[in-house]
Amino acid sequence: MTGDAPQRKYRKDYRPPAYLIDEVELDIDIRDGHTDVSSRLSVRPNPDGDGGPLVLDGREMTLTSLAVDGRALGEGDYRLDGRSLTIGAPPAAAFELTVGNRIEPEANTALEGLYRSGEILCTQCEANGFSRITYFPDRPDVMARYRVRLEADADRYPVLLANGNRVEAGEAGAGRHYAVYEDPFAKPCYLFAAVAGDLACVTDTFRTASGRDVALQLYTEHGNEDRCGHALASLKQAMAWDERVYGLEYDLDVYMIVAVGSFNMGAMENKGLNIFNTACILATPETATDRDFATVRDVVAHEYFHNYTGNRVTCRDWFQLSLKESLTVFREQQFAADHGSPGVTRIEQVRLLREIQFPEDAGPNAHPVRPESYVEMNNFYTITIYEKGAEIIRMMARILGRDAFVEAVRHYLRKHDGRAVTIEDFVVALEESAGVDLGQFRRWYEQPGTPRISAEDQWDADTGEYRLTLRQHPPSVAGPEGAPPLHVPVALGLVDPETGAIEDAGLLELHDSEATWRFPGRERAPVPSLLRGFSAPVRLDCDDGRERLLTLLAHDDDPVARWEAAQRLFLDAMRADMAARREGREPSPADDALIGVVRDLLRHPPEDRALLAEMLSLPGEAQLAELFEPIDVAAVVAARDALRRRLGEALYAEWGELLAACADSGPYRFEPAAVARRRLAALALDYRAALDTPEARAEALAHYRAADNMTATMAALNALRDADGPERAEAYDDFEARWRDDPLVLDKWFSLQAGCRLPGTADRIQALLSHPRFDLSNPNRVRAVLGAFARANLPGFHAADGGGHRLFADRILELDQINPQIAARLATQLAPWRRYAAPQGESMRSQLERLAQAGPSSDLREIVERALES
Ligand code: HT7
Ligand code: ZN
Repeated sequence: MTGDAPQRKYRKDYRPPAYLIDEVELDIDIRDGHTDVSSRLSVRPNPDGDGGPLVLDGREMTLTSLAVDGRALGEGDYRLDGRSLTIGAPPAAAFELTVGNRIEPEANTALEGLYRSGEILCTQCEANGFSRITYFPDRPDVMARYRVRLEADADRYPVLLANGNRVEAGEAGAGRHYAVYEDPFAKPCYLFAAVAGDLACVTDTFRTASGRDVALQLYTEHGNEDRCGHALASLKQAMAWDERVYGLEYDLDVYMIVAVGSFNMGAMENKGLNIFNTACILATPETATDRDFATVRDVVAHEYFHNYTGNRVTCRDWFQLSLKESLTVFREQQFAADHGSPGVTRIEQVRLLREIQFPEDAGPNAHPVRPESYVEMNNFYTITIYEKGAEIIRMMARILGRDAFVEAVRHYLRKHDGRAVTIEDFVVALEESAGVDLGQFRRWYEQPGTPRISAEDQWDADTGEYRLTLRQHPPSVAGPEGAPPLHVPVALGLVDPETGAIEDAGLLELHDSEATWRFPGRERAPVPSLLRGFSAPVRLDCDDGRERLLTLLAHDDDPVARWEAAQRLFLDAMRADMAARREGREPSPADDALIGVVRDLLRHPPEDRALLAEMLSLPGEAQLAELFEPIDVAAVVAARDALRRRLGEALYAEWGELLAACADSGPYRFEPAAVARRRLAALALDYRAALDTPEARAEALAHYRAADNMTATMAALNALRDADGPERAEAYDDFEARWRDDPLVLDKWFSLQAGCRLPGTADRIQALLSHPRFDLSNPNRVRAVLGAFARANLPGFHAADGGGHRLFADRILELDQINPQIAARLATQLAPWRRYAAPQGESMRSQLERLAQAGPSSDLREIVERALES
């Protein structure tokens, strides 16, 4: 480790900052090839701090001046290393520190700090990007008010933006101009933002509940103006929703969003000046799918909701990241449920948890929702922090009840307004407001891993009593001694198998390793509908036979439980098929009874067509893989493919009828019924395409040709993805030719190609990487090719000869020189090597070793070393 390498930080070591900064005046002078930054900081010793030297973080910059109260400091007064600037003996009382430094945004390919995206200069400061802009205590508990002056060439950068209100602007001579912004709210530096560029602006206004007009400004590259309508409409929906549901009104007069093409994540909630990945803003029916429309809506809402849960009340330190993220994700989920099918919205969340979060929680990157230590904070923007964190909030909301929860969140926001606080402060606020004891519940924040719940029931024919016993089993990652029991809320329904009547049996709160509930006076054994609404993020083991699953499938009024019954029927079929293959018996992907069930479902669908689509969708490969220890990739792929083909074949005519019934009618609208219809059409087309006959391929090609919106186009391309005939090339080549100059749309083509399972995967991936539009410095493109290859192409990525892993690691090494954050994120795909059977596990490990030996960035090293130590 070099002297400048970041050290591991521990939550237990938290100390309040030694110095506080009340005011920041920043001057950002943008020149060709470099930018000069000067800052004037009002500093004072923190009465709660330990005093001592003043340490400012700063990386990748050159110090040009340093003065305390106007007196320039000599070389002996401070110490400089690659990560910080230390002033040994600052004044004992308040003082003014002025710092000058030079940075090179044009050379910044890490996309944190001030960097160039196309022709736009923009910032990304969370988690520690501000210390690539200027010297500053880069920690969220130092909150200051900012006044920012930007100056740049007026032709190249006609638009200059920073957080808050523009208070001044004008010419600066020699073809240059300037703008000054003031943000009235004290904020941590991770919420700082600035943008300079030649941008188009699409505007709107929102009138708040109290009658104030807020100017909404969406900035984008010229030419994209007509793709901003959905994002602006979503922003207004989110603003109105937060007023209606949480009573929270926007607090500045302007809300700005800037869309950039090179961004490490989806978006960033900088106060009053969000910066977004174009993928999460731009959407028209011709260029974006229904999924994209939903993503734009939800990400726009998410960043808006951060204005309170994150910005007004922020995190004390980065161990508390989930404080702002999980609460904001939960609020986003509530918003999404209110704007679509609530049941299906929930099912989508459950899928995400099962396919990505559960595996993370079972592998080397498992960590508590409130981690105890980290090396690179960027590696902790995980699905566990976000989605499992949101599940924890959801459970508390359920325990409190919806109204009491909303009131408790309002209490939390009032109590801590303008402060940087902890997860513990949040839980205490809920307890105070609702009068509940969440003592045991806190363990959810401490324990990594997914708990298992098993259920056993009995009905006593003599007494009519029904007994249900629940047991919890700690996850294996929780340590050899196991972990103390959690407080697990299990929502229960009881279904009468004869009449189909359902009784809502409420919320069973499991506090111990085991508990039994008794329900007297039953004429016959009910079928338990457990974990309704997926009331806790656990794995549920219960040996329900097919009869019980069929009862739930037919009668359960909880969409999640009903969908779950279908999923389990599919999983059981795939499990039986895999066992048959393993034992050398005839494979049996689905018996006639299961086909009959699906046929019945098609004949008597639930009213909610979106739910039907979910019920007809097979569990993903990632979820299937979780059934194995170790994971047998070939068996997973074969079992799922076989079931898909068998259902496609056996119900070919029915899928055809569904396809016809779901044909597009009228212009595209992003509204729930139309989305469900398109989703069903895509599913039907996909089942028929599974046969890969000339007829099926011709049908998919005809759908491609007839499509008049991107959702339908992608459904057809998806159906042709693995087609072994000329139709595939015809559609794919046409698409590439048509969209090669549209980065977001071309990313879809790259992703589909990377997921293609036809023979010759390695050559195909190499061809994509050599494509003239492939660009390793653009995260969206990297995710489209390498991310999709690892996630959507199990047989290719895990090819038995190790070629997929090698090719992947080659690019990670290259990428690590450009953008360590994205390189580290990709490497997590190799990390769970121990969970894979030979030869895949071995080959993953050997690539991890190669990465470790190459002298990687600290981001990548943290992921790789943890994986190798596992
Ligand atoms: N809070 C934002 C996190 C984020 C980020 C973190 C690390 C590196 C780049 C990043 N861009 C955005 C996003 C959010 O959760 O709203
Ligand atoms: Zn967020």
